Amino acid sequence: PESAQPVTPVTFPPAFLWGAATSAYQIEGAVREDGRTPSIWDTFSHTPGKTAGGETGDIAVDHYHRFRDDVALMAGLGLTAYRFSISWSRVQPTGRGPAIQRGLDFYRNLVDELLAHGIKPAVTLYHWDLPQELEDAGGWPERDTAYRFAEYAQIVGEALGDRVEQWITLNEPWCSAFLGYASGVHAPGRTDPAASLRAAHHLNLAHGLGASALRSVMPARNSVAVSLNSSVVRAVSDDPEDLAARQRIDDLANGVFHGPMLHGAYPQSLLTATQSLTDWSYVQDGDLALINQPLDALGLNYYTPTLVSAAASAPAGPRADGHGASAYSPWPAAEDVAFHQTPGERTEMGWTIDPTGLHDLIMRYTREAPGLPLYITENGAAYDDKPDPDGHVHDPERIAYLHGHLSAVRSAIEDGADVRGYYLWSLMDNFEWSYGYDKRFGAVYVDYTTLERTPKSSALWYGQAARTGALPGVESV
Ligand code: GBH
Repeated sequence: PESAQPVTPVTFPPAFLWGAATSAYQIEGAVREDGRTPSIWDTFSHTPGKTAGGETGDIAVDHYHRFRDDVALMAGLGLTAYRFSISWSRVQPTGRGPAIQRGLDFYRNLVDELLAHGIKPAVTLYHWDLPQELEDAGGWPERDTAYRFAEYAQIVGEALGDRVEQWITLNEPWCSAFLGYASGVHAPGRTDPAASLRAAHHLNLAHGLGASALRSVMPARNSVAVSLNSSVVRAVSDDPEDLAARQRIDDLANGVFHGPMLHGAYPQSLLTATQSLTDWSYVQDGDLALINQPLDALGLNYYTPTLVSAAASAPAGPRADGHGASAYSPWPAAEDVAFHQTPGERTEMGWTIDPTGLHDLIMRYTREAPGLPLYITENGAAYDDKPDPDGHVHDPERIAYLHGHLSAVRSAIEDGADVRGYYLWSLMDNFEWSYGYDKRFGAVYVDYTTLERTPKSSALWYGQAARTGALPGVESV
């Protein structure tokens, strides 16, 4: 007799890491404590008009003082990994010279707390918070900033390399270069497309120099990676003009970083397309070899795909690339490209929910970098979460988002991809950059008056996935 077949559970490899991610400026607060000096995000958020409601990371979610509780919370949920970033100006206040011991001690205590709870730390050295003094000296468009980053990487590698195995040099250099120096919606808020391309090269150089600095001071078993917000760029049609627009944006979103990092060269099509803005003469002999360090893993951050066409074939209208607030484009030399909203349901950010994009992204980098282990170092969604009268926070939309995207990861693994872990963005609600505290990405709810933490139903759902290695049904919590 036929018994009803159970639905095949979506299971993951036993060693798969189930993590959550945060970044320093978004959670720590304590911006003037223990010798920390301002970063470009302190300056930017304190500049009127730059963030929603003038909000800043001054207090954020006070993680600096509450990290032991936050680690206990993660452990209680069942997470096995945690990705966080280090505030450069907490460790090296001027961005140069000797380190502050108290700054390093904070991160050492955090790491020890994680290890004591069986949670694997992954350290990101740079999540957008350049020491202000280095911006005053020219910031990422200046070559010296890359050397300063290498020095900082060495300091942190020496301090934590004996206990942290997983290292990420930069988080999303695209955002640093193009939102920071071209569209200006991120710190330092500059709107100079030529400078943004110089910034991209010096971020690449910083990655290469930083990776070798880390390796020179750390045990060889440690893993060095970078986290790219590599876009899944799709064209509205197969017309040659639309495909050319797609290639242009793929170069500016992806090739500008993975070209030198993975293949040791900038795409020729990028160099040609940007020649009215720059001659790339700041790419010095030997730079590409320095940037093309063999990596131990690649981190991919994914939220939504990008849909483009040639501008000629697009109806006139507002930009649909999520940066409508700025009159300046984050895409240098791409005036002839139009951006479209991908059809479908959207999150609170206005970003279309499309797990097929995550599958495509993973398969693309499986081809681009054969044999390189991949991690999803960020994925998640903002919703307008509110506690019920009984204090519970129900977020079925986030559970559906996570279920869809983790299923896409699983199917990519079935298709041959080597994905070793997933970090939900974000562990808890936090400072969402120019959107302030209005956009809640957390699996854990934060009451911004009391700073009390309450796991949302998605946190319980995700914790169950972490503990069992399989995705629970979307209705199971
Ligand atoms: C990440 O940035 C950050 O690492 C993290 O700090 C942040 O809190 C989180 O995501 C949520 O925003 O650029 O309009 O074409 C993600 C930034 C968002 C940039 C999606 C690229 C694609 C649409 N990315 N965006 S668009």
